Amino acid sequence: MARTPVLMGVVNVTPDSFSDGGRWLAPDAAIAHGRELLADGADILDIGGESTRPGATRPLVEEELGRVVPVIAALAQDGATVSVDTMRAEVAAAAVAAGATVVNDVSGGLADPRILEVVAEAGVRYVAMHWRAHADHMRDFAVYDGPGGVVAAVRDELATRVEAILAAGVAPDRIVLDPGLGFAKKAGHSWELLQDLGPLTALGYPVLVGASRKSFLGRLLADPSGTARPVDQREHANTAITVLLAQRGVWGLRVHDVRAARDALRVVERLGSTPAAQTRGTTGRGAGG
Ligand code: PMM
Repeated sequence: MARTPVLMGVVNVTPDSFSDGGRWLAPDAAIAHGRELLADGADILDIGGESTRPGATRPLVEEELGRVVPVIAALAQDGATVSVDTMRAEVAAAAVAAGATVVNDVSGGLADPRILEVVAEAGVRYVAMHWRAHADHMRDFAVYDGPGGVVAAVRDELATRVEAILAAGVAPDRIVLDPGLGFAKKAGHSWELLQDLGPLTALGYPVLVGASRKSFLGRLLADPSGTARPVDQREHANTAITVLLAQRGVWGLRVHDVRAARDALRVVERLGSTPAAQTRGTTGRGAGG
């Protein structure tokens, strides 16, 4: 039985994230939301101040700092394990100073290579996601024509990132890799990656996956006219992914609805820990048992 994955709950302190833009922009609202996610069973709170929705424009660094730092400080003060979702070295440094112990960089160090020095210096955990370009033009990069398609490309490009991360002085046991579902990926690419995480796992680092609310789920669940399922109605599909990936042994899952994911993981744990002998030979018990 695989270890239960870490649940990373998302707190987007942005006006424009596709999944929950604007809902937690005020610091008090973001802090309250973080506390709610902790109560729901989050292991890590991922605080982000830049929307990476396809087509999004970047905030100024001052704007990003102003959004995330007060929220990180308050939640770290509460004793939460806090991650900062940023591509900028300056924001990562301020976040670590405010109490963050994880840097979640969707660019894997490509957007601002100095972020690797910040991470190395601080000794914090570093999530390196597969990324090819900023949100305003990432769609142009969703091409995976080489041998092995998207699965091999993501593995190879992340392996190259790992070399740079190690060269910057980050300890190997601090590194987590993420296939970057939806980032410079068409829906089919995200499904292929989910189907075959093996080559990525074989690089030897823990793997984090963020499928929650993404458009490839909206497309799968489209209505008969082809209209994608709205963002806030994709949770059951994410719960199915949570169960499957828990069984496949991923290290962590980045989710918006922590309660749903935690419930699903409890079921996986309960079933996985039930000795076969206990269930064999039990007859005549109703579903309520
Ligand atoms: N997805 C988003 C933002 N940050 N970080 C990691 N490590 N993995 C992801 O898949 C990921 C991420 C975009 O989703 P959001 O707008 O709902 O936060």
